[in-house]
Amino acid sequence: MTTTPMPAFPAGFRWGVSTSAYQIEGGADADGRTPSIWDTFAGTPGRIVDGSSGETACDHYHRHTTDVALLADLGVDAYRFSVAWPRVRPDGGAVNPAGLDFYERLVDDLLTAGIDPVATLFHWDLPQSLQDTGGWLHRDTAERFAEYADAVAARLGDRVKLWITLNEPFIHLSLGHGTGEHAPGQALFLDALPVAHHQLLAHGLAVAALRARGAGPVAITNHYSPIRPVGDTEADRAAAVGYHALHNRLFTDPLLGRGYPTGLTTPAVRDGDLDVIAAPIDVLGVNYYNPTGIRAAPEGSPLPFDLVELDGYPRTACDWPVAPGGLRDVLVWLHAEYGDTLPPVQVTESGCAYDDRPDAEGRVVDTDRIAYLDGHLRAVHEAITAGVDVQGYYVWSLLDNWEWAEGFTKRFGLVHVDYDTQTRTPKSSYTWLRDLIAAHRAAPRR
Ligand code: IFM
Repeated sequence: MTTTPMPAFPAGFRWGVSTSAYQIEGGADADGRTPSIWDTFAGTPGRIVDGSSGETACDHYHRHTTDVALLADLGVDAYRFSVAWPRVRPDGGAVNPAGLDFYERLVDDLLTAGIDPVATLFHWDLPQSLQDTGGWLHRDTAERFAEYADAVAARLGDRVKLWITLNEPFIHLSLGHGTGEHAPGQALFLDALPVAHHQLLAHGLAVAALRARGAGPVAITNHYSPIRPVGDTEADRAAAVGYHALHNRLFTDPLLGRGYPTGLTTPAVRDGDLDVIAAPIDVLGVNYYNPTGIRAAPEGSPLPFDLVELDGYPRTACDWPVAPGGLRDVLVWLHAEYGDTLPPVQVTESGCAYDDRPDAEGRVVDTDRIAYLDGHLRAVHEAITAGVDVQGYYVWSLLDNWEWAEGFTKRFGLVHVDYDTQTRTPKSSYTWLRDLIAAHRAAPRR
């Protein structure tokens, strides 16, 4: 880690942290919640490495007051959480007021603490009842999503400070429906493309529903990864271009009015859909973790590319390469590629898992995470200096939490969680970030 002082960020830059409902809430049966596709998937033997589920997770549903106090101490401007669709419309149908009550308590407590609530409406926990009628392969799911967005906005539209329709629709498409590593566990490869379209349609319909309630500003959060071709054949380069279109452009092109990239459209698209999808948004959320190595597909592969490990980088506990320059690269690429059509950007997730444990004194010293965050914040600053309008940075995540198919084996938090006792212990990265935010609040400038 460099000893050069962190450059100052522009006045108004948003400091935040992110979480998601199924990863932290627990309270799986509380107040009328019904199962989501992740309850079903986690209950299927062999799907989650440690056999766990999010049934209890960090018990945030019953401990949100403690967690809001942690946020207040950290000094963040904004807290990005997600609303669980199966709490609000448990069967995809009638609204459950008790489910909304929880988010109302959370939002009001955040506002009292001076923290802006940032609500994501879909972070992968589709009600199982909607999966049973076809899930995202079925167009009606998009309509149900808009009704759900309307119900949340009717209750919280006056208090949420930024609405994010979907989290990482590409990851939900690729891992959930392309390879089956995530819920709902479908391995459809490129036949999964209708899932992309129906998620985008859901986004567009939800933007309209939110605007109709006077709720805003409105955003969507995409996952981005700079693609590094591995190998120097024409086929390797073509595979990298193709994968870049799938990972980075499939969702962004239609959102910003360009329609689908060549070869990535689907017969699911109907007249007028692209206009709905291209409804103006106020912010683009960017989630970044690592670059991706791509080479030509081996003979007989169901996909036209092959994902390969990139050598020469330090690695996190997920074995992901640590490459802060990749964050600068995706931000600069977005700016160069989409020009004036690109709305202001916020980095809505950036973070890393390490094998963090309390030492003999009970402290959790996570020096690697501090170096990771320091490097990625400098990369954001480089992008701002290069002319990209980046208005915020949210660390993934506030708490150690349930990391999907990795269960409890990967710790991403600024705060350590003992899952047996639910004890929260702020790590040294929490203190580092708190001091950084305080210093920048005292002296913001470019
Ligand atoms: O934990 C996830 C989160 O739910 C979505 N973005 C990536 C994180 C780390 O894998």
